[in-house]
Amino acid sequence: MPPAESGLPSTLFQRHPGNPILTARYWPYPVNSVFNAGAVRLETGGETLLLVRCEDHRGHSHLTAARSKDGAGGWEIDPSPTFSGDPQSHSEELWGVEDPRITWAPELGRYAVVYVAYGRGGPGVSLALTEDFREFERIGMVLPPEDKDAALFPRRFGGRWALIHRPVPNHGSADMWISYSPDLTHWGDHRVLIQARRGGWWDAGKIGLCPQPIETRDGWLLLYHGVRETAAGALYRVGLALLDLESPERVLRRSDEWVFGPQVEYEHVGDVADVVFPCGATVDPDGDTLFLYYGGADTVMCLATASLEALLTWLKDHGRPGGVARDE
Ligand code: BMA
Repeated sequence: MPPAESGLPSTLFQRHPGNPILTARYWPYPVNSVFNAGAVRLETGGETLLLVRCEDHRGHSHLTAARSKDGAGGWEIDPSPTFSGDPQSHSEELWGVEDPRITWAPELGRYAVVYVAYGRGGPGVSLALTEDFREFERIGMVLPPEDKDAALFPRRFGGRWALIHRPVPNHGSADMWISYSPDLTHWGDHRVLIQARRGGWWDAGKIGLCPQPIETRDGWLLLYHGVRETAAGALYRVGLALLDLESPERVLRRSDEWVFGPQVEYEHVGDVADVVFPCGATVDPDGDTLFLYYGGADTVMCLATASLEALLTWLKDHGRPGGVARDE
């Protein structure tokens, strides 16, 4: 008989045996923690680049690039911060930059880095463009505080760029939204995309996009985090959703269950306990293996892999149509 756990969604992802793959201990300069990296497979050379959130000993974050041939080991880390807050020109970055998501945009011939800018107004969504992760063109803050967990789609829909993000309203739940722009600077046509559920659900109250949307045959695959408030603090887990390829505001499916959550020591123990927080993903040249990069307990960088085909099949079998919350 197969073990009872073989039917569990938590078996969809396999943790890399080398986890944690990056830690502050082996960083080329002093930092407190390295986590929540954006990820991309570079267009030239096929190397994996992580833009790692590094928290310094003031508690402020910056981003540093780490490059690897196989996306798992042999990381070459920039010797000093790659992208730091620039409060002189961008006061919204006074307390640093956090949690990047990276999208290659063929039309621009550049990578779009969407990140959290943290300043006196709170965390907001900022955008920068780069060709090489050495020089960056800052577009600036595109959505004001409080807003985060944002990523750009790689192409336009009906002439407009699309961005998923997660504003936090004074009333109601913190849901995922989608917004559109003709020029990457002016954003509008804001719509709720996926609502946080209520009550006893794993994703009640607060949800947010994990990595950039992943294009598949069946639609845009989203991994999103759900936050469960417990007596011991917040518990961060990951679920799945699927958006229509041509009209991304149409949610085709959403999982009821989480597929990835804290299970091992480096996810349970750290600066913030019980957190898995993916901001980056790449797809192997085999077209099926998803490399998911996530922060463990806001302290270390980790990797898990999954079969895209298996995730889509699971979502088809276990997901439900639509993304709007039902008050069950
Ligand atoms: C979220 C973000 C993440 C962090 C997570 C868990 O609100 O700030 O950067 O990993 O909380 O602490």
